[in-house]
Amino acid sequence: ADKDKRVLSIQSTVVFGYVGNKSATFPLQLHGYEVSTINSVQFSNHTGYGKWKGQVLDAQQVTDLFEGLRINNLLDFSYVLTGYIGSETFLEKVGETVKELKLKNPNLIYVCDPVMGDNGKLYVSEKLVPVYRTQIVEQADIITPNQFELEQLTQLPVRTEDEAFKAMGKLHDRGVGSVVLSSSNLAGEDTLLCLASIRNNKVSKRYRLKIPIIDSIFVGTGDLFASALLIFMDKHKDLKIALEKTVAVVQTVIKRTIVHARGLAEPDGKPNMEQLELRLVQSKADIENPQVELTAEEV
Ligand code: PLP
Ligand code: PXL
Repeated sequence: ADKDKRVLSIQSTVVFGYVGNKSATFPLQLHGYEVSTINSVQFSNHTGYGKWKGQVLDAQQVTDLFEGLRINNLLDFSYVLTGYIGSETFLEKVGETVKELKLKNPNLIYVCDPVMGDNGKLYVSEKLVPVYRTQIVEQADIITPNQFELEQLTQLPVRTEDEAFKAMGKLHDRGVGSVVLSSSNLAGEDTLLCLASIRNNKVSKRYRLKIPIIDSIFVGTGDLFASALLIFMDKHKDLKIALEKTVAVVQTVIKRTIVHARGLAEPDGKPNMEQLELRLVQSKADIENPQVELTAEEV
């Protein structure tokens, strides 16, 4: 039914380019989802440019938006997707609201990208970390941390594949059904290792998928990853297939982006941030029907 494809997506937006909701919404819409967006920030461009201008939605403002939806009976969602959120009071409000939405719809699935940082560094306030660890993990059904975020969420070291699965298991213990480590350096320098683990009363399975590293900086790929994972978990109800198709989507967008950026860059110069904006719209057909090249193995 139509009501099974309603997504509330809470993340950033940018005027120019593709991160946050600008990266996540289009794939969902292509796959037939009604997407309701709350923009946690609205910036001119992503922060990787070094300079940006814009607005940050505060906890009271997001509360107002939820209240407007509540008084019109518009809080019937089948999915909540969250990405970058900048303040702990905002994040707490999101946690409370997901709880409320799950009371209205016990089948609601919360897909959480716990955006905190990367490569050993936080890029949100440290005050968010305990909120993710408690209120958010408690509500999440599918979570997509990177290696650093997995450590932050679990307070466990993630230096090997074994340690990663152990930490992912701790999230299962706390009620998260599917955990996908969206990127890690656990398989060496030239490989981006994704791990996935599902545990519920029906199944317990673990997967590994290795991606050859492409030496360039992409921004918005994590947001695209979470969006695609929501789509393909819903469609296939199978973590292995969902992981493979999600990675296929991200890879196809990255490859198209690189070819385009190299074409625009100065001869023997590096592409700049504008040139590296994701070729998302141009990847429409691949997002609709990804061709899996990299397959996952059961661990
Ligand atoms: N970057 C690349 C090249 C990827 O292939 C993927 C996942 O497939 C990601 C990033 C997603 O990782 P993150 O959530 O850390 O952005
Ligand atoms: O994709 C992560 C992201 C989300 N939102 C904003 C960003 C970035 C990465 O730079 O700047 C505003």
